[in-house]
Amino acid sequence: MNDLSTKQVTFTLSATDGMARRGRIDTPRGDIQTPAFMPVGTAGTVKAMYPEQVRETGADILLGNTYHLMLRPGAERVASQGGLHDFMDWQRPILTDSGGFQVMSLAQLRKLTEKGVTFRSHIDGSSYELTPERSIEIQTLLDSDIIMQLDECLKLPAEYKEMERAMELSLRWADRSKTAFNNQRNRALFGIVQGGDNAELRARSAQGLKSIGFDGYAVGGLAVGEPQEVMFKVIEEITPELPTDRPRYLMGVGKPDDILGAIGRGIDMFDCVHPTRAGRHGHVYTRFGVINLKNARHRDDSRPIDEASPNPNCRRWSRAYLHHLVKTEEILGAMILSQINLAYYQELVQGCRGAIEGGRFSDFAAETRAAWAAGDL
Ligand code: PRF
Repeated sequence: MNDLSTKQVTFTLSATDGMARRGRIDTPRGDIQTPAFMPVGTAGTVKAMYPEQVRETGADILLGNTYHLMLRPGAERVASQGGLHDFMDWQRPILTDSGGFQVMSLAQLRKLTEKGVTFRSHIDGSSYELTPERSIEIQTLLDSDIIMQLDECLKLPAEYKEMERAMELSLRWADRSKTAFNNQRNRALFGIVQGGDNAELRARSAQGLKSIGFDGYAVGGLAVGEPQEVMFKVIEEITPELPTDRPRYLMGVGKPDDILGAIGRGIDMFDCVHPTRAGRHGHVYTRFGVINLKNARHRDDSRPIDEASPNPNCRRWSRAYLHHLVKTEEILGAMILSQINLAYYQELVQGCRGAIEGGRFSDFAAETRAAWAAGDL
């Protein structure tokens, strides 16, 4: 078939190993190898990183935020500047979150109704409304390649009735999002599974989303206060309910150990502020675990972060120098440590991809965890 009718965003699963999956998402702006980690570029920048540096760490795709960009500089302004890719000069794929989650965590005077959510900006207090339709419109104005439905994410623990209400509202919003998306061919629309920590609610959410039909399925409402074992249990219960021929995205997760565990339970995509935020706070991720460079024990340490790392920044400066940059809150410290952490996250997902292809994912995961725990730092 040669054709305008064929969707230009497609997913190809190339290998499985237990529940773990190796695949590729093709988009008009390039491919995304999965398992994938998406660095977060909330306000049109991955903080403290040039776009080409982000790419050099191995990232295929970034995440952008509807909530932040609608407030500042405004979706219409980004559109008039040629869309988010040209605005920030990142020419590869961008996934945008729908805004609901950020409204709930950042905005003031929020009011949630069937129609959508009204709120006041955390920046200047001005009023906004976000509906499923307006969220799709904003993400289209940004020229996002992967658009997320508007949903309601609860914190855990929560009452069953409340989890059921939020899940059902999210499903009705999923349906309205699909209509508003209007089958655009050059981008994808993902639905979001909600339902808290309850297997029956999660299964109903997945069934409802599947009958609407999405290009990909996200698992939302996790990493919101529950223990890691609860998160893993929910993932284990939900991935078998999702179509095997569509990508699965665990939203807002996580630390390296969360990612390794979720890949082993069938997740393909991740995003998280953690590597960049932790870097700005002096925490650096390595094959041997986390180093807190704020600690005075690094003051006189002339060793680099990891002399055997493939990342030149891990070999270039002493821990004493990086400790100094962190203590003096120098901008370069944030830049170096953000780069090191993002590069480590990409090294981790690349390692997972190779291991799944080779049918040795569980050994890879065990060895990776053992090296973190041995912590020869
Ligand atoms: N929904 C949306 N974005 C999100 C989440 C969610 O549940 C989460 C939960 N970890 C992070 N980001 N739309």
